[in-house]
Amino acid sequence: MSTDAAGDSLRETPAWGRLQAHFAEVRKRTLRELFDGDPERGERLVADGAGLFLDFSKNRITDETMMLLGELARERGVEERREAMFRGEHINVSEDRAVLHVALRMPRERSLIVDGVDVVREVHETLDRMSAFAERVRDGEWRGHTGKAIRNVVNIGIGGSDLGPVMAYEALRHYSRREMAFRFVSNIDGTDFVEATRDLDPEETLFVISSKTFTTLETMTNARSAREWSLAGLGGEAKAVAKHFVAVSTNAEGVAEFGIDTDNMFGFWDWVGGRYSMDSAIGLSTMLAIGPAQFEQMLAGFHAMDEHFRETPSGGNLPMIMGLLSVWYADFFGAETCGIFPYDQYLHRFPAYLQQLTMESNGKHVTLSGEHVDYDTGQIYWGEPGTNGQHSFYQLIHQGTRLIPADFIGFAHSLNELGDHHDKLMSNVFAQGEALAFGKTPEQVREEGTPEAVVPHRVMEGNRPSNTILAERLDPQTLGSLVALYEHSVFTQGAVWGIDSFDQWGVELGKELAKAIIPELEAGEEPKLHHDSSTNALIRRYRNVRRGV
Ligand code: G6Q
Repeated sequence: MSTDAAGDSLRETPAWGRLQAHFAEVRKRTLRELFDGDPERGERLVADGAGLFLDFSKNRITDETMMLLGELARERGVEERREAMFRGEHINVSEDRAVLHVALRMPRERSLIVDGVDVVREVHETLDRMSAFAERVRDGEWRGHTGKAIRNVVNIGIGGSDLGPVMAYEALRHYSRREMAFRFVSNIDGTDFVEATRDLDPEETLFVISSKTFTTLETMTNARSAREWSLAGLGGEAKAVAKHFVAVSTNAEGVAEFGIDTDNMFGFWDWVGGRYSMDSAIGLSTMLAIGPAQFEQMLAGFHAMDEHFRETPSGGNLPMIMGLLSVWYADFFGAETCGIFPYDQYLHRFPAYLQQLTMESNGKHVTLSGEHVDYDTGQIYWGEPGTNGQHSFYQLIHQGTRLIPADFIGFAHSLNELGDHHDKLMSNVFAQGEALAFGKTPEQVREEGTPEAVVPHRVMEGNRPSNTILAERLDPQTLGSLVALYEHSVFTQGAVWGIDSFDQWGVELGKELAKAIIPELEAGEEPKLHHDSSTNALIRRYRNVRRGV
């Protein structure tokens, strides 16, 4: 089937061979030279779509590079695989599932039949239920057990059931209901729950238990603590918690067993991966914060980027360009990481969100058919908002020995225009891209009267690549486009590499082992330990310290 179109032989494709020969030439060229010899470059190597403008001219590429990368995408069947995703084929081969987050944002009038079911209709039924609920809470119509309106919403979830919601809430805080407090509890460390709830009144607090499986250790542990906390604050009657808990899950049985009325459960489907779920019912806390109309705008932004990805030829296709550039740096330049630098304080959780999206998706060492890859796959994504990062780790990007391609993200308008802050902020976006690309030559350093011994220290070699993404302003629609841009960039990379970007088996082993260790930590009697000598000794030491031995 089409999922195997890419096969296992990335290195054997004609385009790969041509790219290798081409790389030998391009690696010797500097961005300085490339720009000097081509005055139009900065206006030509750009693309826009779904409200985002991408300047990719400061990459170590020529027009031929992009042409060859486009060929590579074709030879690897990226477009066929993209169509297979949109058709609902089971492109998540190791879990035998469709991958249909694109259906979560299809407009109401569309239809997509998968296994005989119109998934778009189901999506909108859930969205309608979410909207009705969100309106009731936001209007104060939904009352807690003692008759008080809800003022605090605490989302309990982890991984894909936390990172998207918290990122989106922070990103769209400007549009949020300011009289309400929104908190996010994910860590099994009790500190997370205690700190998130310490100043909240249980009578005014609603918990959204977000878990696709409703079995996740961290989430279920936090949910139980939340129930105890609520009960203690509401007089101890079990039925008191009904008005203070709702669930977002695919597991109705688990939800009912926990004691949440399934009328207060919002469902989704196995074809929504955790890290691709912030626009499903997992976004309920986002909707409670910004309201259904703004949530719809966010979905429209996602959808606009989906359409752009599906319809635009590779040369002007933002996610394809970015995805192929990642492959170029990862596999030809050997770049291990990619920096994400949003110049907007509201996007301060965006790099953390992208870490999961990119690294859980493309951190794979075998192809779709299970062969070990003989090339590098997913890069390490990391970052911090600008300008803070400049005063911290940018030094290494400018003058270190490693090549770190960077994505700068900026907006023409600030949501908080304050004196000249915004021009100063954006001047730094442009300055950083410029400094990374062109650096400072020894001649320039000398001209400044620098003593000869210090000249080498002050030289900036430049030739450090970056993308710049610009948008008008950070609104819900733009956030949707931005997230979908990275989702489809990740997809493009995964399709070229011929890997399954939608499973995450690597996180399972640690979970299983932790479950086995819990009783060993809790046992009254000294347990018989059968781990390696290091793990055994660590467990004994921990037990001894806890018991004051
Ligand atoms: C994401 C992963 C993972 C998942 C969490 C939470 O793609 O599958 O991060 O989202 O483990 O899972 P639950 O939603 O089932 O609690």
